[in-house]
This record gives sequence, C-alpha cells and structure tokens, in this order.
Amino acid sequence: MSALKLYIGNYNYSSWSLRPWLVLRKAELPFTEEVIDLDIPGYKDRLLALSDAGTVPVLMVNGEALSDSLAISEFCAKAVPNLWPKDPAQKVEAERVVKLMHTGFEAIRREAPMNLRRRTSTKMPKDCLEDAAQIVEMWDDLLGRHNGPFLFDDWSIADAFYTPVATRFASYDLPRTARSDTYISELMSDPDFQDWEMQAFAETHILPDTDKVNQ
Ligand SMILES: N[C@@H](CCC(=O)N[C@@H](CS)C(=O)NCC(=O)O)C(=O)O
Repeated sequence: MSALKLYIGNYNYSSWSLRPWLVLRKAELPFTEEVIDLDIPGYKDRLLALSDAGTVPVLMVNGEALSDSLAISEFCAKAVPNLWPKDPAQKVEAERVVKLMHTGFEAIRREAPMNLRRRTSTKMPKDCLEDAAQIVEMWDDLLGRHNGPFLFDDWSIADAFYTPVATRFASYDLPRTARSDTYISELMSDPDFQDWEMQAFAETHILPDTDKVNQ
C-alpha cells in the first residue's frame, strides 16, 4: 500500500474528517494526518491547493488527492475486506444508510453541529428533533434486526458515518430510546474514537460561529 496522508479539519468540529479517519484506523492502514484549522484567514486557499473540492477530508495517495469522506471510505474498502457487511443484502442496506447520512439530515447537521467539547440541554428546533427521531427509528430498526453491538453486527463504514451523529445526541442531549442510547455509548467508548476525542479536548482552536449554534 502506498503512503497515505489524511488532511482533516479540527478534531472538535470536523465531522466529515472523523468518518474516514475512523475507517482508516479500523482498516489498520498506516497513515499520517495533518489538521488544517478551519475558518481562519487563508484556510480556503490551503484547502483549494489540496483539491478542487476545497474541503476536508482529503486523502493523499502517492501525491494524488482523493477528497470526500465517502470516496475515501470506499478506497479503504477496496484495499481491505470487511469494512462493509459481508452479506450482500446487508451491504446494500449499509450503503443506503451511509448515503442517507452523506446527503441528508440537513437540520440536525445545521442545528446540532459536531462540537465534541459541547454539552447543553437547550431546547432544540423542531426540524432538528424530527431528524433525530428519524435517526433513532432507523438505528432501533437495524439494531433490532441484527445482533449488535453495531448497526450490521460487526463494525462497518455505516458506524463510522453515524459516530459524529452519536456525539450530537450527547452534546445536545437529543431524545433517544434505551437501545439507541446503548449504541451511542458503544460508539463513543470506541478506543479509536476516544483517541480522536482526546485530540479534540486538547485543541485550542475555536470556531465561534459553530460554538454559538443553539447556545
Ligand atoms: N461531502 C464532503 C463534505 C466535506 C465538508 O463539508 N467538510 C467541511 C469540514 S467538516 C469543510 O471542509 N468545510 C470548509 C469549507 O467548506 O470551507 C465530504 O463528505 O467529505
């Protein structure tokens, strides 16, 4: 495997960066990482110098830039088996729920941005609560049909995509069932996630606009 370098946003805030970072960790693919502080003067130029997307994450593979969390996760899945469920029907379902997260749930993303240092019990907007309820229903259904502790029994890319969502439930105290609460705890006690979280707690860079959301 070629040398891999993952460019990521700030540990505390960059949910899209956390997803492929977890996938690389679970794939046991060696990689280095570099944080690009978001929302500081010149940050966009740095992102655009890396890839036309102008966003993080970006995975450099032998000098070639691969942007987008899902594309990077798919790259890992091609290199290493078992990052998607083995059962073909489960794989289709896992891909569907990942795509749902990748393109949807706009209200929870806007109103409850990932902010690992944040803990609040503020009243959340209705559309955010509707997204949260839909996610809990989906988690409960998948967890009920499989043997857990993950959405498709063993850990998969689907769990990477919902880990930042789990942190939003904890940060903004969003309503959930006992079954979903157990799943959230499982994701948040994952040793790889905890390594990431430690970096977030140690980080001093602040995104004031994100910190203000639903303060
Ligand atoms: N669809 C992209 C979204 C990437 C994205 O929006 N990343 C944010 C950080 S979490 C970003 O780079 N924001 C900086 C900006 O848009 O200027 C993915 O899945 O990687």
